[in-house]
Amino acid sequence: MLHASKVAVEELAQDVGMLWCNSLTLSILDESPTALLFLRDYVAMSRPCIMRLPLRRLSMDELFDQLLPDETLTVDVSPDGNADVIRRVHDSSLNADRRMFVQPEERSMSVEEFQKRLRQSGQRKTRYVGNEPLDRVFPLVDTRHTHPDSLTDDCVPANDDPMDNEDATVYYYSRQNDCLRTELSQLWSRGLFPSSFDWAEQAFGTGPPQAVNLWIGNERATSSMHKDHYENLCKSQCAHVPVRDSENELAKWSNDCIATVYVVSGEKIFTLCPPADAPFLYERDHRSGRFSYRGQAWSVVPDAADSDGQPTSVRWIEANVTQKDNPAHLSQFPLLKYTHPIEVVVPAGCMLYIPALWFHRVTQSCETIGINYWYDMKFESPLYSYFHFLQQLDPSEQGHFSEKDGTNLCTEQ
Ligand SMILES: O=C(O)CCC(=O)C(=O)O
Repeated sequence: MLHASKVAVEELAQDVGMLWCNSLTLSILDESPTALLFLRDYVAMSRPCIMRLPLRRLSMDELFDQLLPDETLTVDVSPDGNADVIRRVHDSSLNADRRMFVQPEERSMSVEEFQKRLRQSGQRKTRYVGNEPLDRVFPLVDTRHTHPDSLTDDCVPANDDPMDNEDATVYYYSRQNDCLRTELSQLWSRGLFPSSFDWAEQAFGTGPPQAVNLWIGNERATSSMHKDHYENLCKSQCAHVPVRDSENELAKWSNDCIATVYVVSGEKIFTLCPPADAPFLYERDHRSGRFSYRGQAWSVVPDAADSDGQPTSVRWIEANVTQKDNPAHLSQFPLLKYTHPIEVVVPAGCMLYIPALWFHRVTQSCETIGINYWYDMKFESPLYSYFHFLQQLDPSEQGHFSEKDGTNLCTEQ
């Protein structure tokens, strides 16, 4: 780890805030850009933008009508909509809590069942208010005593409908494996959605999309902050008509606060941070596991050890920039003060361009359908080298980024 002086860190944060992120409102383009304009003003500048294009809108019911009711989907399921995130789990072998990267349970279900569960999950009495703390602690299965293979569906009593018990269970169709062109190839072949965007392909210069993914979920599902090594075009397709903002601008760059847009009806809500925020987001290695619902209870099953017998780990961000103004969270993650989050609301029919390596956290305000097109990024670029360098920086004078014992045990309440 390279240590950075406070002066250097403050200058970086100031430059990014004043020059890269603060100079303009987030642009909204009302027609497809030319490849030159898109390349010059957005790709080369590593600057997101929103596009209002004449893209097809489909309601949730219309989309489900396009699918066969008994077609099988692999759905991501979690107890509270927060998976693929760093969570606290109770490790009984240590008699302590530890932080782990926890993935959702993957459950196969028919289209019809998914539709029913999604609807019911959105109708629960407890309303989502956004930013709920991840305060539920789930037990970590001790695989020395319980082999994960023995955790079968047989543990759930026969004829038991988990729906009655999984009060807060959240279902999110969020495959990231090119699902629209693979698992849902019949839907894709109907030509409802563009297969690519010429101006984007010309500007990126890396060929057709590497993956096209469909996302179906509601306001209870959150994708925690992460970055992709892709140029990303996300198309949002909301089940409800959104309310337009009056000023033709959805959000303003802001140096030290999150700019919000008032939204009455739903759509996708992105929180973006520029790649320069990398040293301030507490991205580090965590042991990994996966949620499992068995015997009417949720637990976390650790991932199998790697070929050297070492616990599997995943590098992931722990701090939550949307909690930057929460004093308790800020005192736990003080470097968040140097970040530049921006909240962007993307209503139906609009597309958001997320430049490669931009961090993003995503949620919805209602039942939402989204499609993202991932184009390869160019690694042979100044941006990647700069980003890679930033990832090595430890801006804390105490060096408290460094994992001294590698266990990630929780010491705070
Ligand atoms: O829509 C989501 O929940 C996540 C989307 C995302 O992370 C992406 O488009 O890269």
